[in-house]
Amino acid sequence: MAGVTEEQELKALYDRGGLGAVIQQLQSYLGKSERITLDIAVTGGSATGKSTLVNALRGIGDGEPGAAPTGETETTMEPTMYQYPNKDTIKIWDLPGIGTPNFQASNYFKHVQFERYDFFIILSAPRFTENDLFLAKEIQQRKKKFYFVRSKIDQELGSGNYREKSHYDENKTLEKFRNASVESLKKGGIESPQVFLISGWNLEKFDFEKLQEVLKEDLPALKRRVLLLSLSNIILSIIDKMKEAKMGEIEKVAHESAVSAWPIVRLFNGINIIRLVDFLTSCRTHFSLDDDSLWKIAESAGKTRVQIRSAVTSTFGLKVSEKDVEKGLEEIENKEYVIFRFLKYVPFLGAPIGAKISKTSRYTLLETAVWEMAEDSKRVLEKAFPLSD
Ligand SMILES: Nc1nc2c(ncn2[C@@H]2O[C@H](COP(=O)(O)OP(=O)(O)OP(=O)(O)O)[C@@H](O)[C@H]2O)c(=O)[nH]1
Ligand SMILES: [Mg+2]
Repeated sequence: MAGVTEEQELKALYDRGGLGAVIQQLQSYLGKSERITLDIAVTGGSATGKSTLVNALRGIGDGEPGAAPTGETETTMEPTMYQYPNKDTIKIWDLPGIGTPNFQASNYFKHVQFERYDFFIILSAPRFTENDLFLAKEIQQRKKKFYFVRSKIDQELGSGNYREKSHYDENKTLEKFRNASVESLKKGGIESPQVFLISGWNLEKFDFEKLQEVLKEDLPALKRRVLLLSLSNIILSIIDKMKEAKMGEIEKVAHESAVSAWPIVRLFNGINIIRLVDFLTSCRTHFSLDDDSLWKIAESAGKTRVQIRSAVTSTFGLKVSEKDVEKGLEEIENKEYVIFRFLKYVPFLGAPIGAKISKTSRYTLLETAVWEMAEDSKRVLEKAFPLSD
């Protein structure tokens, strides 16, 4: 995972060369993602076979030395880490079950330190539960990934009296189970869930081998994603700091631009508008939304300029012009201060009130613009390195 050195390096790069320089460096960090550690958590309801699966994934039989304790009387109370075989960068964690009196859903996340894990396997047996969906949503919300594993499938097949029916077809029944889980997750708002059906007591049958293969194949992408997520978070906080810095300047800019804007009405308006235009143009560059920056970002990320540019949607992120600034101010003033329309024509009285409104509307315009440009910048980053890949 990215550390303090990377954070300092990225910050320095951002100050010197904006998002383009940062993204170039990101590419080189991601090239080394193989070295990062991946913490996989096996979670789910209690007694669903989590510890049994941990042992199976490690190729160790229940009860063998070094195996995770399993069984009705061997409730896992604390998250326990095990080494994944032949991969010193992969750790597999056996977690307590969610939803028992000891671990209600509300305190589960804190107790197991949910944030610590990079990838999850949710075990569910025999039926899909609210807690399964709860876990899946919490994981998705943290932009992390999971497999959904329905375990004890041997019991399920045995208890359904399916076999007694003359037209019994095991594959079809399994497909039905698989689809039912996928549907329940999708209905709960989970995007493209991967579902496996396994029996901890019969690893050769059902999907256990497939689960192992898919996991092995997914490992490089998962590691890359973990690193990307942590680097993205660093960059997002750098963008937020830039936003704060720009927000800190807007009071002064709004004031300077408003002082002489009223009462000499439109005469000096041009000059005042230019102060706003200059500030917004500098923001656009600082958030790396100008054409040169977008070009550099597209090149570094191996995307087209059109792809990267499509992330920029705000008025001033796209272009800063006097006309748009004037239009923006007019819209704010007309919307928020009906009185403003009449004040323009009232001598003396209109001046001080108008000046105040003028400053406030400038402040509102700048505040919205800075906020939107920061959001544009974040979307550019996501476009350059999508987490959804
Ligand atoms: N029939 C059947 N039993 C299983 C399967 N997997 C686990 N079991 C049994 O279910 C019981 C609970 O298994 P564990 O692996 O300890 O379950 P757990 O989820 O770790 O339980 P807690 O730590 O208490 O939450 C044990 O008796 C296992 O032998 C399976 O696929 N099929
Ligand atoms: Mg256990």
